[in-house]
Amino acid sequence: MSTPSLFEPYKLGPLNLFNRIVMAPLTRNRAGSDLVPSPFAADYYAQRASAGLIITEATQVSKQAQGYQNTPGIYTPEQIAGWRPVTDAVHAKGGRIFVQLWHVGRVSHVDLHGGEAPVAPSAIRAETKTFVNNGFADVSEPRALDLEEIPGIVEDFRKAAANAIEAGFDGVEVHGANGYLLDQFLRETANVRTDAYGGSIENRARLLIDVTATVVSEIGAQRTGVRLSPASPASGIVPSKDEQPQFNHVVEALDRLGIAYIHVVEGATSGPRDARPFDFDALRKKFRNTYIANNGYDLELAKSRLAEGKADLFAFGHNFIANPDLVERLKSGAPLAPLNPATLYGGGAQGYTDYPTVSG
Ligand code: 8OZ
Repeated sequence: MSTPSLFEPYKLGPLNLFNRIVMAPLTRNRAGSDLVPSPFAADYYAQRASAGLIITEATQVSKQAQGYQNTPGIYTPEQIAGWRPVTDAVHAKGGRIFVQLWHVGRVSHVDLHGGEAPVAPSAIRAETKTFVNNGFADVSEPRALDLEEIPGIVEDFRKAAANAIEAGFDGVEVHGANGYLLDQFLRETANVRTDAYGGSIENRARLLIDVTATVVSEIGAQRTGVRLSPASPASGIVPSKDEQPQFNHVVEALDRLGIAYIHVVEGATSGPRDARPFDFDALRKKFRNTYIANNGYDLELAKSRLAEGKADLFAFGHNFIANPDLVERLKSGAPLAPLNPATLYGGGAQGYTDYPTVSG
């Protein structure tokens, strides 16, 4: 078999992708007070539509799911309508776009919830900060979810998936990574529940698997992906001794659901790829459909991992911010522009839709 190229089309379930390069989800905090995507979002995503697949910034499935200011939602009619220009603009350029569905769990602040505590598997505060009131603040002490509340959270993901299709998305990515609610449930260091959602590896995986199965039943397995970050300390995740068997189990269960892809943050999110020992190849081998690899990839590493068969698609994050034409630049060898950290989070068009392409 000849070696596949990063720049050749790829079939993701029913979707024909231009290439094997994915725009990773990137939080940009530009939604308005009603958490509708900003009017600049359609332009921003359309500028990056030469990616094989765009995964949007993390997007709340409910009001309770919010942990940062100005991150968008997909649970009100106005938010659904606000996403429509985005999907239309990407599709007009032949691109493909999934929305990332998000519940932050304990990574939140009382000021985003009328003074009430954020929810979590257990009342264990994370050692991390969030962005609220125009500044960074320690996250608040969460309260443990009652068992009776869990079906409501699954239902929020189901509705958000239906809303995503209504808004014109090609599919959804369930955010199971980076220390947010579904990841919190997976970890013995964040989840000390004694009911069916805590304790054993199987029980800790239950919420992620229930959510994914429900999304699959709503919109179909071919339109569903899941992001995982098994060895990442993101958002105050404390390492646990059973990460490998935990994630082996998760991926086996996701494989049984037949979802389109797993999207794996290899190593520490936006940090070292070898932060702590973890066998990502084991996950690759357990999953029959598409494996999207992310974290610290450059062209050379992506090419070699593709040639070795270690991944199918490669997600680039920060480089897509300052290089709307990242695919063309990687292909031609044009230099990559650096991103301006000052305009990463919040603001308007500046540092968002004004990064030039090579062709101008
Ligand atoms: C950066 C800032 C805020 C949130 C993630 C959703 O890490 C995020 C995020 C990233 O998955």
